Amino acid sequence: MGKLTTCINNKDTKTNPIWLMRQAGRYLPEFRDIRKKNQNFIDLCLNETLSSEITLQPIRRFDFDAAIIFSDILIPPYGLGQKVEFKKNFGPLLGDLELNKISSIKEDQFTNKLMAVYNSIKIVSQNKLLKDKDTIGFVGAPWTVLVYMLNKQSPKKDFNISIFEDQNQIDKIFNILDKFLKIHIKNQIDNGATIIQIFDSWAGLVDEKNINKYIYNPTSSLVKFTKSLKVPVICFPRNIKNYKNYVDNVKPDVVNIDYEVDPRKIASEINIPIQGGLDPKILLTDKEKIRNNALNYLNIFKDHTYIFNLGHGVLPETDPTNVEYLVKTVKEF
Ligand code: 1CP
Repeated sequence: MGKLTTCINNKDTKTNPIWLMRQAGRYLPEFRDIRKKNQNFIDLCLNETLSSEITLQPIRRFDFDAAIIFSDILIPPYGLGQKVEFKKNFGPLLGDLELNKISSIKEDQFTNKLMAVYNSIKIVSQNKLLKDKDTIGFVGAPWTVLVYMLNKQSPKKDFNISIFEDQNQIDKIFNILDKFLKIHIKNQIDNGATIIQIFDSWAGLVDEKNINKYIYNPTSSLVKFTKSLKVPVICFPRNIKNYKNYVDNVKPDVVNIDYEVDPRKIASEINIPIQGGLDPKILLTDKEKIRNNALNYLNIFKDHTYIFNLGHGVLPETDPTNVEYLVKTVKEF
């Protein structure tokens, strides 16, 4: 068991474990070296030797308290048989969603197709670098995965609302995702994941009248399932309008906050363990700003169980020495 799980289980307010979303990735020269020679991102995620190595790179360099497995939230749609590619300077690009095809996929087919991810988790969690550290497995929340499956590209680029008119189709996709995201969660836990994080990156797109249907209900189903396996679950409903209502309805063990929300309001309203918040752009500035901003979050959450992290992923242009300084600041607090 690692520092994060211990802290969450004991409601410890004294220690502040640290890891960063996208800690394994493009800001690290050792990652770029591997990426250069491996142009196909899905193949890289499904290469257990390389994906486990990439997962361990930031642990070696910064001694983070947890490793997050190098994979993607779009790996389950790929496992279901939808075409998924990552295009340079564009991002994810998915093929047409064929509901009949994904409805016929069997559990074994899905698990076998993604076996390399589970093997990678096994390799990582058994590495001696992970002694006293957690291995974080993850899934996208059903809503966010559905958005990519139907929109076929990032909604940041172009979001086609009309795809949400066919309610019958949406219900069917949610059903399939509920089943297979649970399988993906369980497979990760069976192979060594000690925490599950659920990324709802596009939660902010949903208005109040649809929030039960698209966010609370499908996510709490995964949260209940993960808790039943005795593993803590962290939810990140990015840019959601009301974190307090989210926590009351979805009941995660930990909630990760984004950098737009006022941390003081969160600290006064929410009693469960909190993770994250710091704007990743702060890591593009200088040591003094990094220190002041990090201490601000640590002070605001000093009476909370608080896991240090960012309000979104590390940006590719981040200088690794700034990350090193951030870790030092948090560990010395
Ligand atoms: O080298 C490259 O071009 C690939 C860039 C990359 C990386 C490093 C992508 C493509 N995914 C990843 C890894 C990844 N994705 C991890 C690995 C572990 C780590 O955090 O270090 C994780 C947890 C994710 C999760 C993920 N993928 C999310 C949720 C978090 C978030 O950023 O909001 C989302 C939305 C995705 C989709 C995705 N995959 C890749 C990109 C560029 C995107 C985002 C596209 C968009 O903006 O809509």
